[in-house]
Amino acid sequence: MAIARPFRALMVAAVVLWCFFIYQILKPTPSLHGPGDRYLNFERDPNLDPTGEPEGTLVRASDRYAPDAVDTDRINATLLALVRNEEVDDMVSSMIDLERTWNNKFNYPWTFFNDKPFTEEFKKKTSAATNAKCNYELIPAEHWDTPSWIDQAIFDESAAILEKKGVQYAKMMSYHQMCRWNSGLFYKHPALEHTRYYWRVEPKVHFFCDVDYDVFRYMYDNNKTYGFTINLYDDPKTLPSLWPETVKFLAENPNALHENSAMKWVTDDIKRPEHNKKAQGYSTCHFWSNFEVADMEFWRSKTYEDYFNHLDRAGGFFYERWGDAPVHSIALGLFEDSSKIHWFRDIGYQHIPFFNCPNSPKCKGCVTGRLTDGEAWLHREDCRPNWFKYAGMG
Ligand SMILES: Nc1nc2c(ncn2[C@@H]2O[C@H](COP(=O)(O)OP(=O)(O)O)[C@@H](O)[C@H]2O)c(=O)[nH]1
Ligand SMILES: [Mg+2]
Repeated sequence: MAIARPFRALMVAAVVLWCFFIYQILKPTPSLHGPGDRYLNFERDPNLDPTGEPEGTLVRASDRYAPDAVDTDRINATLLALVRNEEVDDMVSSMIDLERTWNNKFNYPWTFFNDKPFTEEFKKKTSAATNAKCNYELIPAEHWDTPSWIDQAIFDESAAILEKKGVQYAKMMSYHQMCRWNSGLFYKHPALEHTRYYWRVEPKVHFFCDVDYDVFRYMYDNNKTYGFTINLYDDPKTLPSLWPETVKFLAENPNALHENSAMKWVTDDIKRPEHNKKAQGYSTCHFWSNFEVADMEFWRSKTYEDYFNHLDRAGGFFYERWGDAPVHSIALGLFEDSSKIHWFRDIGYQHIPFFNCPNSPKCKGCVTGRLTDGEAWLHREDCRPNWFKYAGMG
């Protein structure tokens, strides 16, 4: 029996449509080379995407995290703060936030450091803000004092020039000492001899999101070296010779460079070429180190020790104003496997004037995806897209 021509045409059209439909379902999804590809031009802040807990092994709160638990799930780790006596109230406010969102479940000890003895008032107020143990440590003079090879007259002259150029804290010797201590000395304090991981906490910071897993165990169990929340450009006027000194170090220690390093992130000259130029080859992109969760084994490695000593001898902690953030970041970017550096996108955090504010029902008190509540130009300081582009979002 012959089938009418219009009906045949209809059948062919139906078959074609059906094939097209099947193809749409089964076709391979376009391959992404890494999460960074989606954010090449950073059209969209990834914090706007719903954020959950990180992948990997997570350990939850239990009786084994009670403050006095003998058989505990806690590992050798501490919350760590360098702080002045007069900052006690701001320190307590940071503690209240972190205890509420995280540490009241895990009770990791707090270790406070100061170049002057802590007052009774400081000890009383801070220990009242936690159920966990508090340790109060004095920094030995040989870790804090300006090293013998730094010349006061050259410091004064350099600081005057830096100040004229608008470098903040240029003349404040203690600020330079603080940056040097945070770069290469804190982990040598005898009180940390048996401690491997730390979470750095500054006075007057805020934490917005409930975190329901042991962050230190996350680092250990998932083989992470360093965790950050915010990634920024630095002021190149503070570090004109940091990269040239690093290049010298690399020339003398060619094996120091990790095969999976984030060298491209460290030296990027595409997104902010004028910064790279002024910093003589360094993008100035850095992990904002007022928040850091890290494994001190990295700082204690021979490579980092040699690098820090090289920089220390070069004098830039005093004659320029090298911060611990760019020093840590360059070292991590060059000497570590970039897959061991983790963006804690789920930890809501603020140090004035910047935020990390995830899109999660666990967060309260910050606006999702808002980097700053300061001047509009501060948005330009965001350098996360480059980290995502070169290293991904792990
Ligand atoms: N004990 C002590 N802590 C300091 C000193 N200078 C800075 N700090 C601490 O170092 C951290 C960074 O200092 P801060 O003034 O917040 O610098 P900023 O965040 O770069 O503006 C904070 O935790 C301060 O409490 C100092 O001279 N002595
Ligand atoms: Mg600060």
